[in-house]
Amino acid sequence: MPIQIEPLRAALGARVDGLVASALDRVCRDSLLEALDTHQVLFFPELNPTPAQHTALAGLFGEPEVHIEGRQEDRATARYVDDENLILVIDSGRNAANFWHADATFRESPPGASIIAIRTLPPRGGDTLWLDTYRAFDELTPPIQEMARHLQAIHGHPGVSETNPHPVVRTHPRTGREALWVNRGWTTGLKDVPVRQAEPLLRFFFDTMEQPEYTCRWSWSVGDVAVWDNRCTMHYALHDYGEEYREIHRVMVAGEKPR
Ligand SMILES: O=C(O)CCC(=O)C(=O)O
Ligand SMILES: [Fe+2]
Repeated sequence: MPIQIEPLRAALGARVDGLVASALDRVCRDSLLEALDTHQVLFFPELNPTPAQHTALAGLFGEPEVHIEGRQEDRATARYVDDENLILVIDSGRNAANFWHADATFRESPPGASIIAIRTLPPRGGDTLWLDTYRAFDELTPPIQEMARHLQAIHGHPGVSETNPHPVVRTHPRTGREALWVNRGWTTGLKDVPVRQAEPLLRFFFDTMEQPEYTCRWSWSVGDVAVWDNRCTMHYALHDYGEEYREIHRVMVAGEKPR
Protein backbone atom coordinates (compact mmCIF):
# COMPACT_ATOMS: atom_id res chain seq x y z
CA MET A 1 0.00 0.00 0.00
CA PRO A 2 1.69 3.27 -1.04
CA ILE A 3 1.57 5.93 1.64
CA GLN A 4 2.24 9.64 1.28
CA ILE A 5 4.19 11.43 3.97
CA GLU A 6 3.90 15.20 4.13
CA PRO A 7 5.92 17.05 6.80
CA LEU A 8 3.89 19.61 8.75
CA ARG A 9 5.04 23.20 8.46
CA ALA A 10 6.59 22.99 11.91
CA ALA A 11 9.64 21.74 13.79
CA LEU A 12 8.42 18.15 13.82
CA GLY A 13 5.48 16.04 12.73
CA ALA A 14 4.20 14.64 9.45
CA ARG A 15 0.84 13.77 8.02
CA VAL A 16 0.44 10.29 6.56
CA ASP A 17 -2.17 9.67 3.89
CA GLY A 18 -3.03 6.50 2.04
CA LEU A 19 -3.22 4.14 5.01
CA VAL A 20 -6.42 2.08 5.25
CA ALA A 21 -7.24 0.78 8.73
CA SER A 22 -8.69 -2.48 7.38
CA ALA A 23 -5.61 -3.30 5.31
CA LEU A 24 -2.74 -2.78 7.75
CA ASP A 25 -1.30 -6.18 6.84
CA ARG A 26 -0.32 -4.66 3.51
CA VAL A 27 1.48 -1.71 5.05
CA CYS A 28 5.22 -1.53 4.88
CA ARG A 29 6.19 -1.42 8.53
CA ASP A 30 9.73 -0.24 7.74
CA SER A 31 8.49 2.83 5.90
CA LEU A 32 6.27 3.80 8.84
CA LEU A 33 9.07 3.33 11.38
CA GLU A 34 11.42 5.30 9.17
CA ALA A 35 8.83 8.08 8.97
CA LEU A 36 8.49 8.07 12.77
CA ASP A 37 12.28 8.20 13.16
CA THR A 38 12.43 11.18 10.80
CA HIS A 39 9.37 13.15 11.96
CA GLN A 40 8.91 11.96 15.61
CA VAL A 41 5.11 12.26 15.47
CA LEU A 42 2.82 11.03 12.70
CA PHE A 43 -0.80 11.96 12.07
CA PHE A 44 -3.29 9.74 10.24
CA PRO A 45 -6.29 11.93 9.40
CA GLU A 46 -9.68 10.27 9.93
CA LEU A 47 -8.23 6.76 9.98
CA ASN A 48 -11.11 5.73 12.26
CA PRO A 49 -9.68 2.39 13.41
CA THR A 50 -11.82 -0.19 15.16
CA PRO A 51 -10.33 -1.26 18.52
CA ALA A 52 -8.69 -4.30 16.85
CA GLN A 53 -7.25 -2.10 14.11
CA HIS A 54 -6.02 0.40 16.69
CA THR A 55 -4.06 -2.32 18.48
CA ALA A 56 -2.82 -3.72 15.16
CA LEU A 57 -1.55 -0.29 14.10
CA ALA A 58 0.22 0.08 17.45
CA GLY A 59 1.77 -3.33 16.86
CA LEU A 60 3.61 -1.93 13.82
CA PHE A 61 5.52 0.39 16.18
CA GLY A 62 6.24 -2.06 19.01
CA GLU A 63 4.68 -4.53 21.42
CA PRO A 64 1.35 -3.20 22.81
CA GLU A 65 1.44 -3.09 26.62
CA VAL A 66 -1.29 -3.81 29.11
CA HIS A 67 -2.32 -0.37 30.28
CA ILE A 68 -1.91 0.13 34.01
CA GLU A 69 -2.81 3.58 35.27
CA GLY A 70 0.20 5.33 36.78
CA ARG A 71 -1.78 7.07 39.48
CA GLN A 72 -2.97 4.58 42.05
CA GLU A 73 -6.11 6.61 42.70
CA ASP A 74 -7.11 6.20 39.04
CA ARG A 75 -6.82 2.42 38.92
CA ALA A 76 -10.24 1.51 40.28
CA THR A 77 -12.07 3.72 37.79
CA ALA A 78 -9.90 3.12 34.69
CA ARG A 79 -11.97 2.27 31.60
CA TYR A 80 -10.73 0.15 28.74
CA VAL A 81 -12.16 -0.43 25.29
CA ASP A 82 -10.99 -4.04 25.02
CA ASP A 83 -10.89 -7.03 27.37
CA GLU A 84 -7.08 -7.18 27.32
CA ASN A 85 -6.78 -3.63 28.74
CA LEU A 86 -4.57 -2.53 25.87
CA ILE A 87 -6.78 0.45 24.95
CA LEU A 88 -7.34 2.98 27.72
CA VAL A 89 -10.14 5.54 27.55
CA ILE A 90 -8.87 8.98 28.54
CA ASP A 91 -11.61 11.52 29.05
CA SER A 92 -11.29 15.22 29.73
CA GLY A 93 -12.91 14.83 33.13
CA ARG A 94 -10.28 12.51 34.56
CA ASN A 95 -7.09 13.42 32.77
CA ALA A 96 -6.67 16.56 30.72
CA ALA A 97 -2.84 16.17 30.44
CA ASN A 98 -2.35 19.92 30.00
CA PHE A 99 1.27 19.93 31.08
CA TRP A 100 4.45 19.14 29.14
CA HIS A 101 5.33 15.48 29.54
CA ALA A 102 6.42 12.26 27.93
CA ASP A 103 4.30 9.27 28.91
CA ALA A 104 4.92 7.27 32.09
CA THR A 105 8.59 8.25 32.40
CA PHE A 106 8.41 7.17 36.05
CA ARG A 107 8.51 3.54 34.89
CA GLU A 108 11.78 1.62 34.67
CA SER A 109 11.17 1.02 30.95
CA PRO A 110 8.82 3.79 29.81
CA PRO A 111 6.69 3.21 26.71
CA GLY A 112 8.50 3.63 23.38
CA ALA A 113 5.50 5.12 21.60
CA SER A 114 1.87 6.04 22.20
CA ILE A 115 -0.88 5.69 19.61
CA ILE A 116 -4.07 7.68 20.22
CA ALA A 117 -7.36 7.91 18.36
CA ILE A 118 -9.64 10.83 19.06
CA ARG A 119 -13.25 9.72 19.56
CA THR A 120 -15.14 12.73 20.94
CA LEU A 121 -14.22 16.35 20.37
CA PRO A 122 -15.40 19.48 22.14
CA PRO A 123 -17.18 21.98 19.84
CA ARG A 124 -13.97 24.01 19.72
CA GLY A 125 -10.45 23.74 21.09
CA GLY A 126 -8.74 20.61 22.37
CA ASP A 127 -5.68 20.68 20.09
CA THR A 128 -2.52 18.84 21.16
CA LEU A 129 1.07 20.11 20.95
CA TRP A 130 4.25 18.04 20.55
CA LEU A 131 7.80 19.21 21.17
CA ASP A 132 11.10 18.10 19.65
CA THR A 133 13.41 17.15 22.54
CA TYR A 134 16.33 16.43 20.17
CA ARG A 135 16.20 20.07 19.20
CA ALA A 136 15.93 21.09 22.86
CA PHE A 137 19.23 19.28 23.44
CA ASP A 138 20.90 20.46 20.21
CA GLU A 139 20.25 24.11 21.10
CA LEU A 140 22.02 23.89 24.45
CA THR A 141 25.53 25.27 24.41
CA PRO A 142 28.24 22.53 24.38
CA PRO A 143 29.48 22.90 28.01
CA ILE A 144 25.87 22.67 29.23
CA GLN A 145 25.24 19.65 26.99
CA GLU A 146 28.30 18.06 28.54
CA MET A 147 27.09 18.74 32.08
CA ALA A 148 23.66 17.35 31.23
CA ARG A 149 25.23 14.12 29.95
CA HIS A 150 26.56 13.47 33.45
CA LEU A 151 23.20 13.88 35.22
CA GLN A 152 20.49 11.40 36.13
CA ALA A 153 16.96 12.65 36.81
CA ILE A 154 14.39 11.21 39.20
CA HIS A 155 11.00 10.51 37.60
CA GLY A 156 8.00 9.88 39.83
CA HIS A 157 5.27 11.71 41.66
CA PRO A 158 3.37 11.37 44.89
CA GLY A 159 0.62 8.86 44.10
CA VAL A 160 2.22 7.19 41.07
CA SER A 161 3.27 3.59 41.21
CA GLU A 162 7.00 3.87 40.62
CA THR A 163 9.96 6.20 40.89
CA ASN A 164 13.01 5.63 38.70
CA PRO A 165 16.20 7.45 37.76
CA HIS A 166 16.89 8.03 34.05
CA PRO A 167 19.67 9.85 32.20
CA VAL A 168 18.92 13.52 31.56
CA VAL A 169 20.27 13.00 28.04
CA ARG A 170 18.84 9.94 26.35
CA THR A 171 20.26 8.35 23.20
CA HIS A 172 17.61 7.02 20.84
CA PRO A 173 18.29 3.34 20.14
CA ARG A 174 17.41 3.57 16.43
CA THR A 175 18.52 7.05 15.39
CA GLY A 176 21.51 7.40 17.74
CA ARG A 177 20.48 11.02 18.39
CA GLU A 178 20.57 12.58 21.86
CA ALA A 179 17.41 14.07 23.37
CA LEU A 180 16.95 16.12 26.52
CA TRP A 181 14.80 13.78 28.52
CA VAL A 182 13.33 15.55 31.54
CA ASN A 183 9.76 16.80 31.71
CA ARG A 184 7.78 19.07 33.99
CA GLY A 185 5.09 16.41 34.39
CA TRP A 186 7.09 13.64 36.01
CA THR A 187 10.65 14.76 36.74
CA THR A 188 10.98 15.67 40.40
CA GLY A 189 14.70 15.88 41.07
CA LEU A 190 18.26 15.03 40.07
CA LYS A 191 19.99 12.00 41.49
CA ASP A 192 22.71 12.82 44.06
CA VAL A 193 22.17 16.57 43.58
CA PRO A 194 20.87 18.56 46.58
CA VAL A 195 17.42 20.12 46.08
CA ARG A 196 18.88 23.61 46.22
CA GLN A 197 20.98 22.87 43.11
CA ALA A 198 18.59 20.46 41.40
CA GLU A 199 15.58 22.79 41.42
CA PRO A 200 17.15 25.68 39.50
CA LEU A 201 18.85 23.25 37.11
CA LEU A 202 15.58 21.49 36.30
CA ARG A 203 13.82 24.82 35.94
CA PHE A 204 16.57 25.83 33.49
CA PHE A 205 16.06 22.64 31.46
CA PHE A 206 12.27 22.99 31.40
CA ASP A 207 12.45 26.67 30.46
CA THR A 208 14.92 26.09 27.64
CA MET A 209 12.96 23.10 26.32
CA GLU A 210 9.46 24.54 26.34
CA GLN A 211 9.73 26.86 23.36
CA PRO A 212 6.96 27.31 20.79
CA GLU A 213 9.59 27.12 18.01
CA TYR A 214 10.28 23.48 18.88
CA THR A 215 6.64 22.42 18.63
CA CYS A 216 3.94 21.31 16.25
CA ARG A 217 0.21 21.48 16.86
CA TRP A 218 -2.60 19.26 15.61
CA SER A 219 -6.25 20.35 15.39
CA TRP A 220 -8.25 17.15 15.56
CA SER A 221 -11.13 15.75 13.57
CA VAL A 222 -12.96 12.78 15.05
CA GLY A 223 -11.23 9.53 14.05
CA ASP A 224 -7.78 11.08 13.59
CA VAL A 225 -4.91 9.01 14.93
CA ALA A 226 -1.53 10.23 16.18
CA VAL A 227 1.58 8.18 16.91
CA TRP A 228 4.49 9.72 18.78
CA ASP A 229 7.92 8.56 19.73
CA ASN A 230 8.06 8.87 23.51
CA ARG A 231 11.89 8.87 23.45
CA CYS A 232 12.37 12.15 21.61
CA THR A 233 9.17 14.20 22.11
CA MET A 234 6.98 15.66 24.82
CA HIS A 235 3.34 16.61 24.41
CA TYR A 236 0.72 18.90 25.94
CA ALA A 237 -3.03 18.48 25.49
CA LEU A 238 -4.53 21.98 25.50
CA HIS A 239 -7.42 22.31 27.92
CA ASP A 240 -9.13 25.30 26.36
CA TYR A 241 -12.65 23.88 26.09
CA GLY A 242 -14.07 24.46 29.57
CA GLU A 243 -16.48 21.79 30.78
CA GLU A 244 -17.02 20.22 27.33
CA TYR A 245 -16.33 16.53 26.85
CA ARG A 246 -13.28 15.20 24.98
CA GLU A 247 -12.32 11.54 24.71
CA ILE A 248 -9.30 9.75 23.30
CA HIS A 249 -8.34 6.07 23.22
CA ARG A 250 -4.69 5.24 23.81
CA VAL A 251 -2.44 2.25 23.22
CA MET A 252 1.18 2.34 24.40
CA VAL A 253 3.93 0.11 23.08
CA ALA A 254 6.87 -1.16 25.08
CA GLY A 255 10.11 0.76 25.26
CA GLU A 256 13.46 -0.03 26.85
CA LYS A 257 15.36 1.25 29.86
CA PRO A 258 16.63 4.68 28.76
CA ARG A 259 20.40 5.09 28.29
O1 LIG B 1 -5.42 14.14 24.88
C1 LIG B 1 -4.42 14.24 24.18
O2 LIG B 1 -4.40 14.85 23.12
C2 LIG B 1 -3.13 13.59 24.64
C3 LIG B 1 -3.24 13.15 26.07
C4 LIG B 1 -1.99 12.49 26.57
O3 LIG B 1 -1.17 13.10 27.19
C5 LIG B 1 -1.76 11.08 26.27
O4 LIG B 1 -2.62 10.43 25.69
O5 LIG B 1 -0.69 10.58 26.61
FE1 LIG C 1 0.55 11.85 27.56
